[in-house]
Amino acid sequence: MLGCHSADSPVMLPCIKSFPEMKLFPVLVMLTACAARPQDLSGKMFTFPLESNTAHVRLNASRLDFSSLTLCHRSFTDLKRDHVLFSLATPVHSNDFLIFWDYKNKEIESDIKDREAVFGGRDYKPNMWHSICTTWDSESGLVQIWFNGLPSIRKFVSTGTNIVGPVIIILGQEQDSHGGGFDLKQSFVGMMSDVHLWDHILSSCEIQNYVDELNFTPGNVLNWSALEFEIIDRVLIENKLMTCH
Ligand SMILES: *[C@@H]1O[C@H](CO)[C@@H](O)[C@H](O)[C@H]1NC(C)=O
Ligand SMILES: *[C@@H]1O[C@H](CO)[C@@H](O)[C@H](O)[C@H]1NC(C)=O
Ligand SMILES: [Ca+2]
Repeated sequence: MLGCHSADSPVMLPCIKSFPEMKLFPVLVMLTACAARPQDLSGKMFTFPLESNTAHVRLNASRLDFSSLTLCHRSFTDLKRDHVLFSLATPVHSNDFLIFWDYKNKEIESDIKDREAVFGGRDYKPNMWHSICTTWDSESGLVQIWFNGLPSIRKFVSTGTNIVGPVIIILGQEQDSHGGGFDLKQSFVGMMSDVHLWDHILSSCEIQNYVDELNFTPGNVLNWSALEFEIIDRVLIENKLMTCH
């Protein structure tokens, strides 16, 4: 990672672009700087505080070939427009694995290998946390979402081939090309947390444990407790707790 120092180095400014005022807050600087080593983000969230076509987080996956997968994440937004929740691109498919909110049709869209499945009738209310888990398996070609723990129907999207190659995984922006092609009007503004990706399909009980924030086995491809990532532009790492206990 260009310009990044190891997680225990006190000076990690070079990888933060256009963020000069951060110098005033050394603690925040340490938290928001990019990580060359995995960071434990338990109890933390990424805050995407403004609309842009630049701010994003790039995640490093521990493996790059999936015949099936489960992705879970939590997000919180008040956007009244389309927005991306998760974008995985390869050079061949910019929507190799995409989770997207279609505001007009009020549907959660899951794309696999540029093929789309849509799930309507979900109560995607603004200003609260939502857990979304998505499963897909190349053998059956079926995709399913679990919205706040409630399963959708299982829909056919794409079968036969794995998601494979030099994947680029991005939070906050939707890739129309491999690592780029961002659109302001599809960007994410709000908070995102607990992103886990597994290279297999979780059981409904495991998904329920994730949703309820009970014990579950962290993602073996993306592990929020050991996340390798790079922050580009204005994205902060903050404590997730927002209520008084
Ligand atoms: C993360 O990915 C970036 C870009 O793909 C790469 O340069 C970097 O070495 C990776 N970091 C780790 C720790 O694997
Ligand atoms: C996830 O990260 C935690 C903290 O480093 C580690 O204890 C755990 O083994 C990791 N889990 C997996 C599946 O990689
Ligand atoms: Ca787009």
